[in-house]
Amino acid sequence: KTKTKSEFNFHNVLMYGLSNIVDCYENCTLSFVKDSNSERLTFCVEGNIGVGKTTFLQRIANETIELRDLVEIVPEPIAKWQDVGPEHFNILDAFYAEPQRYAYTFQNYVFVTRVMQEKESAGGIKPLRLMERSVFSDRMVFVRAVHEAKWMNEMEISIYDSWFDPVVSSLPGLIPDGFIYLRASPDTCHKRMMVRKRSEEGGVTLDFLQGLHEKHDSCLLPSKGGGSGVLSVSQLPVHMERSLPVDIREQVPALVLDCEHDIDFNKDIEAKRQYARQVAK
Ligand code: D5M
Repeated sequence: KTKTKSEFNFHNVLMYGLSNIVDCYENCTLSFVKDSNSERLTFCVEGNIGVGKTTFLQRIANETIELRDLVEIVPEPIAKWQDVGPEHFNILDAFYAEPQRYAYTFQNYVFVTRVMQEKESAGGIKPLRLMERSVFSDRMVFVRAVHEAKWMNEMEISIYDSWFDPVVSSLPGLIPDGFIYLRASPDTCHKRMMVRKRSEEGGVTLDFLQGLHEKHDSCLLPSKGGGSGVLSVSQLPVHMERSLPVDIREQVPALVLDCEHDIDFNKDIEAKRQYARQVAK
């Protein structure tokens, strides 16, 4: 269908993109993980540090009432990482200050806070739940990156793997219906990260972002063989494969959005068009 100018508002564009995921979803057999009575869909918004996930989600949250009634936004529990216990420990800061000492502890806490958050939002009634990141990007992007950087040793990765798969398999609510991958070059993410200036992230290098970018690509871009935009971890090492719940990569579709350029939807009708085009791909 050819859209008229006025139809290119953010709401339509987004809904169009999301409906693509829903279509993919309907073509998949997800019965082994999904409660068949559940009408609710969960999409996880993924992407590198600084790409604009929070802005993207805020944009949706501030959109039309119609969209707000439809979508529940679950932001990443970063505030919990910055303020742990009555002593107000900041484990995000501790991780960046002493990565070798705290990488495992931090990833462990990230996982636990995601599980708690999933449980807290599980009872919601809005038909669409958008969650910022997931335990899958924890495992396939961040844990892999800190392991490669030797900030997690063999014993720690082995311990992580020994609980990750069984715990995820016992919590089907953690498995989303789709991923939305916000993708931009590491350079652009680095620039945006510098603008945002989160105090803990002062030492995050372009190199580290490059590594995260490649890992996002390898698990969220459609596999080279064609496919319908499914999560593919075929290029991952064998120890990674072992730690993933059965078939997640085959079953969960991913929508990839090119976020290289800043888009001002209020001003730029052409930007909206371009956005719509990539969403429609
Ligand atoms: O911010 C999330 C921050 O937390 C960013 O500095 C990366 C860091 N980090 C390290 N490991 C993880 C995992 N496993 N998940 C999420 N974030 C992690 P953001 O702006 O959301 O990228």
